[in-house]
Amino acid sequence: MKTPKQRSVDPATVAMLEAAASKGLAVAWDRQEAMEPQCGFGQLGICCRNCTMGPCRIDPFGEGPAAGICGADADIIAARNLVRMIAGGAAAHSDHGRDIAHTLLMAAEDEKCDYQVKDEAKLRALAEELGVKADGKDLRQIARAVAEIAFGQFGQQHGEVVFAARAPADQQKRWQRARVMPRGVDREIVEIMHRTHIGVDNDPVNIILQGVRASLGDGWGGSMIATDLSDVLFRTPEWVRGRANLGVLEPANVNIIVHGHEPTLSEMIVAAAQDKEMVELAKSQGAKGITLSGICCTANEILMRHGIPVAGNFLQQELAVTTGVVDAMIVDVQCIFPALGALSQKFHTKFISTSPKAKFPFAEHIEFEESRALEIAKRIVRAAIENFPNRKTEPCVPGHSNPLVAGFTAENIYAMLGGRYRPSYRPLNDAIMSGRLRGVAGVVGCNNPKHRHDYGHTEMTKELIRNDVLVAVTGCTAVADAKAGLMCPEAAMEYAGRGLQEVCRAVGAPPVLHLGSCVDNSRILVVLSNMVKEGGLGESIADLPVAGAAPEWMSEKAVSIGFYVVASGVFTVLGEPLPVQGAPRVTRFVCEDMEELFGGKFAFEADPIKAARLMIDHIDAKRSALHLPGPMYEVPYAPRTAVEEARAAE
Ligand code: BF8
Ligand code: SF4
Repeated sequence: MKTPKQRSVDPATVAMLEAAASKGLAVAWDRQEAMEPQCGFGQLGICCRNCTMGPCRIDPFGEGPAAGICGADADIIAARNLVRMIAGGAAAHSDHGRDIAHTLLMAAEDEKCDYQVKDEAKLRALAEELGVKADGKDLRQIARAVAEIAFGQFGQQHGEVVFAARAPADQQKRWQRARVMPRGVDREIVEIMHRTHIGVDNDPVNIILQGVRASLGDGWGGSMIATDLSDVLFRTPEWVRGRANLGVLEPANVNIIVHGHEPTLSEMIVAAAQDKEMVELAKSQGAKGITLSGICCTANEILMRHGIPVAGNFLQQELAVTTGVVDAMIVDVQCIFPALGALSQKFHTKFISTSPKAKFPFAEHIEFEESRALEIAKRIVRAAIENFPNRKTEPCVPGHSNPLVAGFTAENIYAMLGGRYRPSYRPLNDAIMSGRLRGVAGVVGCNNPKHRHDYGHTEMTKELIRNDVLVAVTGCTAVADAKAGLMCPEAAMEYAGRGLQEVCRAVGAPPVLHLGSCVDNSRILVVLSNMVKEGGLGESIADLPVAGAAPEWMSEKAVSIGFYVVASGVFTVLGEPLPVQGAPRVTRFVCEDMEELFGGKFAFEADPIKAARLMIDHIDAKRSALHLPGPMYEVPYAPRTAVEEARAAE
């Protein structure tokens, strides 16, 4: 069995793993170890259950079956499995986007709706981009027109998803040439399910190209709609201070955690928890006040817009309950362990599900309806408060949390380099062209108990910023980096190279920029497109000195993200390989051939330092292709031992 320190580099997590073990509680890491050895066929992607002639599996050693009963070989099977993962991920992101579009429509139609447009400027900018004429229309009518167009994207049957036009022309041409320009968000997902039915598409490359198309419908469609319309409804984030890690839980307060993804719920819980009447009720129950915090991406949503503290990332959800001070864990959709139900029963924690799409064992279901949003949010918050006197275990809250600065967007990221008076991407491009910044990296994605928790995120980030690569983060990576103290301005002095330090010092920004939740990876696509548009760094995203990574990913959403990022021209390193390695043709396509079509490709590398260096080498190659000078202050790669051995010795 691994020790807590081998399981995580995060001190709060280590402390809580010790506490969980002493209470005899099993958490994800324990279940992962009990699952070993995990199935090799599954890991290699070469088992198929797509019809009941099977299940079929291919012998990776070439001794047993080389094809399923229908004749599908390893490549066909792995390609089908892979794109079904994309379908799952793209569906999850896009259904989230659809719900936000629906909420905007409600806000537009009903002036008494609890949701209203909070960011008029963003709404007007979007309306203009989408060709909605403002003449004579009031704000509500404009909102309605924008919401209808956004809604229409999901069921659109032909043409192109509208936000694909934000990509550089060269990138769009690549998609058209490869016939992967998404027509509508839902259509591409459905077509994956059709093509992977037995006896339909049996060309592994053709199958994967449909996966690419659906993923682009996610990144430039469903996710982008989720982000932009969330900004309209809840306002575009600005730089904001916050804190992250389980230490934000306050034993003397009512602790409410929102866990999941959709800001329609979490925004209303924020409003309800700040309501005077609720605070008074909390005091009447013997609490000092109410502490609201978040887990997973909904945490990122309310951090970015309100500075609400983050309790933790994906693998900390059970540990939060284990502190014994969580009076309610309120969940909606995605990344929520069903294990939380039985675990909550061992404490006093109310585990409250809210979405008709997501019910859980041992959960109390209080269905959230957008039409009665605040009323229901208050009911949920009241249930949490009334549960405060029922605490039954000694509080066990680890004393760790770190300050952070978050709230970066495609609209304000330029301020990071140019100051607030130069609203253009010129300073960012100039800093890259001069070599003061070597390039930009996006590090994103989940936690995965197969990988030491947070180690991949934080070590990769440190290695990148040490080499003057500006790092943009989202999702559970952002939470990991925040907890490690990488997201405060002072981190630049401790961890960044000289060039990046100069930039951070000039504007007081951190070397690691928090761009939000996983659907907000669409912000990164817009930033990259804006960099191309600004000029001087090539004609397409594929020309930019940038790279991407997901060091600890686990979810199908991450597969969809990986594919739209690669198909948008970005070299991307995955810490956990895609489950395709039993399929040589598929592996070659995703790790080599995709580059010629789209300008980006995947690499698999579990070691975050080695992975960071693959990214930096790629950035340097792109710099020289653009005839840019080398980095202004080159830092030799540290000998492997200096960085890694110290960690290994822990
Ligand atoms: O949508 S990073 S573990 S929380 S899937 Fe889930 Fe992964 Fe976290 Fe955000 Ni994204
Ligand atoms: Fe086996 Fe083919 Fe059916 Fe898959 S689709 S289970 S490979 S027979």
